[in-house]
Amino acid sequence: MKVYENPDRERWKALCQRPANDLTNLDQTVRTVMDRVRDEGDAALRDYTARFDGVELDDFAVTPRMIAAAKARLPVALREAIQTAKQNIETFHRKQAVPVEEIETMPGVRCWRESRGIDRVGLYIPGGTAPLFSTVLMLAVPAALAGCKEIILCSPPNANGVIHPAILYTAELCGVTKIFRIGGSQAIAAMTYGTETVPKVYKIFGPGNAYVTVAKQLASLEGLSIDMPAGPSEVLVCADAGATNSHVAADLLSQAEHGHDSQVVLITDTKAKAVAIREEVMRQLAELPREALASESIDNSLALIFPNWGDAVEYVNAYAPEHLILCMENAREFAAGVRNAGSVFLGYHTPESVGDYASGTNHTLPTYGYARQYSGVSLDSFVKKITFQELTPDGLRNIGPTVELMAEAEHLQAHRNAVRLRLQDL
Ligand code: HSO
Ligand code: ZN
Repeated sequence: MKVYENPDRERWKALCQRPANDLTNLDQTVRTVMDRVRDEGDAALRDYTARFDGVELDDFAVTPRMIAAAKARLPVALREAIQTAKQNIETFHRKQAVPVEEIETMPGVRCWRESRGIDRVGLYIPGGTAPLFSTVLMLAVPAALAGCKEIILCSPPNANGVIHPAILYTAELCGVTKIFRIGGSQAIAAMTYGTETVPKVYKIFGPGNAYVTVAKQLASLEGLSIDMPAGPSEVLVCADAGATNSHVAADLLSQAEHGHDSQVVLITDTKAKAVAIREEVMRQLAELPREALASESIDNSLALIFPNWGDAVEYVNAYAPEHLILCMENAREFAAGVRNAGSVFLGYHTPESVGDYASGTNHTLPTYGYARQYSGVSLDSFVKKITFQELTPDGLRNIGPTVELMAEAEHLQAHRNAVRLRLQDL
């Protein structure tokens, strides 16, 4: 963890830099996978699954029996925890639906907007060392609330052809309609083009490795939507004198343990505090099962000392962190100045972990500085908004002359006629 004391503004740009996210060398490999799945369908999926996941599968679909077996294997306490989290996520996301309001822009001219769920969405849940069943909650709950008719989920099988039971249990609990044992870029390809068994979707959500990220980029070139551009996960923690060092250290490490490329930044106002927190980080790090992964991101992490919290908030906005933890007395005041961040955790009692799992907010958030222009996943990510309008005869009389004049000025006679002929017939 490198410590920088009150760095000059000229250095900020360098201190906001994430490691290069150069995916171009994967393009060709992933393009080949996409093309083969498009042209050969399930046969290509079978081949890639044998090669990359080490298992021969005839059928990728997860059956009700497999789900029942998964459920039976999950401890009751974990099932209950998942249900509690689901409830909170549902409560928070349900409220994001705003009531339809008809607006009369002029007498007799009424306009409104309604949401409709995207008919078919695809969720990708990675396998690997951490089975992210919490991500199933974060994607399937809003998808179901939004009224998506089909919610497809792909996740890689292990060498026995099995998806982690918590992923299956959560998927079923949240109303996923079809689950497939397919991973990596071949899963994204299957949902992009459709195969004999996997339906083609309109929007793809979910995290993944570099191959999955590139495949999602290629999917978006085919006209599909994706949730957002992806980069490694990040946290920026602001800790004042009242913050408990062990808590701050655990927050930093909770991000670091996600992967070797996780980004971790600490801001505090004195050198003594930064050094004490760093010591605590090293102490806790040594005890983590994922020490090897976490230590790599801690090596690349920064501790910045800003004696003036006004500078700190400006740096935060320049960095645009995915997660911002304000472990400080005046967290609300500080938060009021925050313009760029994915999700903010205020006060001494609010670790990022609660938002990662269960408080109700979504954990699919913009990384890599994209918080400057992207929002995290929400109910809105799963709907399209359709505008509607209806005019009365008086409404047409009121607005007609304006439209006729504008249409004529654009030399679009038929546009003008569509109004004029109606007005004549009133
Ligand atoms: N912090 C991760 C989400 C997560 N954490 C899942 C634990 N499980 C990215 O926002
Ligand atoms: Zn996390």
